[in-house]
Amino acid sequence: MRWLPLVLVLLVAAGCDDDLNSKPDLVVQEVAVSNPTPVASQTVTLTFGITNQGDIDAGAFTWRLDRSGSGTIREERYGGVWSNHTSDPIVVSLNEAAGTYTYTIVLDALNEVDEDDDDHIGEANNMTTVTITFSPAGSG
Ligand SMILES: [Ca+2]
Ligand SMILES: [Ca+2]
Repeated sequence: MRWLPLVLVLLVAAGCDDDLNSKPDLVVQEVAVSNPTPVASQTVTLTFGITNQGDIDAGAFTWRLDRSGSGTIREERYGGVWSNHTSDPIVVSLNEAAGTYTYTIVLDALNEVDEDDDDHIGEANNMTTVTITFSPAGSG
């Protein structure tokens, strides 16, 4: 078994591989609003995907949607995202009184996924905001 020390050296070397993406890294992608200029009480759908741009699969986590002035309006469990994959589209229906609202999508809201943290980018890129103005009904 003279080759055993060599194998151990190779295993140790592989374990030291500290690539930029050697952890999961969740980001919001493909954000779409069905109607960017709705009137009050008109239903608008907000669609987005969750991409794991890291090289390691991400396990289950919680995402949430916050609305300016109202706190969290939706919170859901997500089962996980494979490395270098994007989830199926997630669709949220919004139906508001007249006004301008800023919505913030927050991935891994409970920080259960340890993400690529070089320069803290992996944890800092988990939020995306979308602003939608609902005009008073009857206007326009
Ligand atoms: Ca991330
Ligand atoms: Ca995280």
